[in-house]
Amino acid sequence: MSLGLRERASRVLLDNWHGQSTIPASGLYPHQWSWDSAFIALGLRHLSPRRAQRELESLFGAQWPDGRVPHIVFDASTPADAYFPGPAFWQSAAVTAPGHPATSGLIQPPVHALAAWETFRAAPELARERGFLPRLYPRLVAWHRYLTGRRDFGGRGLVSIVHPWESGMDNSPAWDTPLSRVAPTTSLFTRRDLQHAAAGERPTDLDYGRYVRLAQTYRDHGYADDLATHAFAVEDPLTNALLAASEAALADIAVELGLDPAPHLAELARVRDALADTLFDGGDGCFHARDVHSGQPLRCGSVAGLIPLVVPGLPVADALVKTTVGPRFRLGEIGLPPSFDLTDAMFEATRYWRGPAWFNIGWLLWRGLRLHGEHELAATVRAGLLSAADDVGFREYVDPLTRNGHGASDFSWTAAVILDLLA
Ligand code: 9YW
Repeated sequence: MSLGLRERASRVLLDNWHGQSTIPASGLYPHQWSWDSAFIALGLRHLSPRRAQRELESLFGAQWPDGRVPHIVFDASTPADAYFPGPAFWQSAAVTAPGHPATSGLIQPPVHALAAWETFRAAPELARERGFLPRLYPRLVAWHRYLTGRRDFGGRGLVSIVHPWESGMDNSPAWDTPLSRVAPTTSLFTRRDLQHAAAGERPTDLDYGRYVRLAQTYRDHGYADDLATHAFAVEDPLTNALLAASEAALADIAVELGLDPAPHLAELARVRDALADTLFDGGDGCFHARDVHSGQPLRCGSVAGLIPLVVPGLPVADALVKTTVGPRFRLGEIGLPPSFDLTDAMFEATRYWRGPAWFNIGWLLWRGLRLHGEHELAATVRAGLLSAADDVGFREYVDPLTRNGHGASDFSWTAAVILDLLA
């Protein structure tokens, strides 16, 4: 007898659980990833609220003294060479206390407070018993302080990312221009990803050479946040939108803890205004990243430019909704969000973040559309995501036009957001 979608999604999360946290997928991603864990918690909370809490607790257990939450926490029981770049590359022990888990030194989009609040709401009694929010809240605050304090390279109240991996959308065409200035590394390395995924669906070798160079430079400067050492520094609308949405969640958490939510609401308003005032392009109907070095907007059709829909009170939500249903994304028609403008010559239907639809992005748009009262369109996205998963399984990404599945199978955040959509 074939299992229902819910049972199959649950099975993926149970199989990918490693005792303290969940790996994104076996083979390709055998450790804990930061924003994956947030999406995973959103799904796990329906299956095991305790595990969902542990997922976030284990990630924040690897938080650095400066408040940054590393983008990978290495699983000590997994062979060191299973993933590149591994612990020997990042050398995090040089900047963290003895006994600290080995991690990378980069970050990923800050969707964690939102996930923590939703995880709490799934089982408030258990969470209160375990002291989940009292323990996590100061760490979430320190994380946001790191972002707004150490990463405001543009001086405009927005967070800068210093590596394409930090965007979560590694090889997005949005990064082509700033990345083209980076000299690829001359060090030799072996790409482990190509042992698990087709080269035609992954970033190119030239991309990887540049990714490694940027990470080496950051590491060799002791992970200091000094703009002069970063060849790549951009204000990304997705990162800043998730920060704003997470500030709204921190306000809810503060109320639950009997604290004053006002500072978080003020932060939400501040980031929202900075986003709308400086990254929104009214003519184009979407947000563009900005290159901090050149001061220029990175004009391009990345779906990241629609993610500010998740920000409560966003003044330009109507224009964004129009863009989602227009010819570039056709969301009302296909129900799955292409990661890149369908009408652009750079669109590639099966290459990673250059065109395929991703389930976490679909989930964020679904949430954002509901937040702004677009219930019909949100229902179309929900139906699109559920039927794609039902047809092709819990793939890492799908071709938005043919709906064929690509990338890793049994991918955790795909299963997790499906569980949440079914709840
Ligand atoms: C890599 C784990 C991560 C995601 C990123 C995605 C990819 C790692 O996988 O990056 O090896 O390229 O781009 O968003 O968190 O799922």
